[in-house]
Amino acid sequence: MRKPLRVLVPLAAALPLAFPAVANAQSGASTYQAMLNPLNHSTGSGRITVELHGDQATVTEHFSGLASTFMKKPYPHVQHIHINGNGKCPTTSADTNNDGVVNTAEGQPAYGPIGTSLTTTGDTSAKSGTALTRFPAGADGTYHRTFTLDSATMSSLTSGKGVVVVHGLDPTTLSKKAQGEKSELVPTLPLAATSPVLCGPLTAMPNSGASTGGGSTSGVQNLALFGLGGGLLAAAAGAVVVRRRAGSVG
Ligand SMILES: [Cu+2]
Repeated sequence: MRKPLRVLVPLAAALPLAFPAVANAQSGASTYQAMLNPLNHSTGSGRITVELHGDQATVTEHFSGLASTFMKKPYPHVQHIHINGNGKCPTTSADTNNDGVVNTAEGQPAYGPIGTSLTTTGDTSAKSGTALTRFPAGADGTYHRTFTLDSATMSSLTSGKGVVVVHGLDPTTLSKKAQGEKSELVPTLPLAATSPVLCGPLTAMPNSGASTGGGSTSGVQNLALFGLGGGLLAAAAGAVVVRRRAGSVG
């Protein structure tokens, strides 16, 4: 009657698959993920993972289906981890001026101000929120970067208030009224350029060692909403290529 024991062999063989997650938790690492869902009539999508080892964040992101060109150049998609809001993405009811677009400011009660700018190079603080030349561009993209995560963003992640927002709408998807509007943040740009296109709340992955909520957000700085660096873009007079001047933003 040893035959039933053999049945257990496949189960035992499968056990090691569970070990990496356990080891991950024991090493102090934690992982957060978000599905990036379309806002403002976009048809794009994306997915992002933030893996933390201490204060080192490795971010891996894929997105597709976004606007591809802007003023004959690859469309810049500025993107941030917004923090210290309600940890949610806005619904259409956030469109308080009824132009058919939930702009960045209208969405802020849901996702909060910028905590981290997911730039491709250099500074990752809120100060780089509108540094158009240092963000992914084009319709589809893969983003991968490891950088030091600031304590305010870290705090929001652990309290379930980190929300990834990608910006930059295809203008043709906007209402006629909205197509004629300027960005509420950067008046030299059209509304479409700075409005949210993808959004997803970051949630802790099970067994990753991440806290699943309840953290304090006290002491978190009231960091700049995307666009406080409007002077930078104003200087660009609508051009996509913006020369970054250290300290001129935020
Ligand atoms: Cu943002």
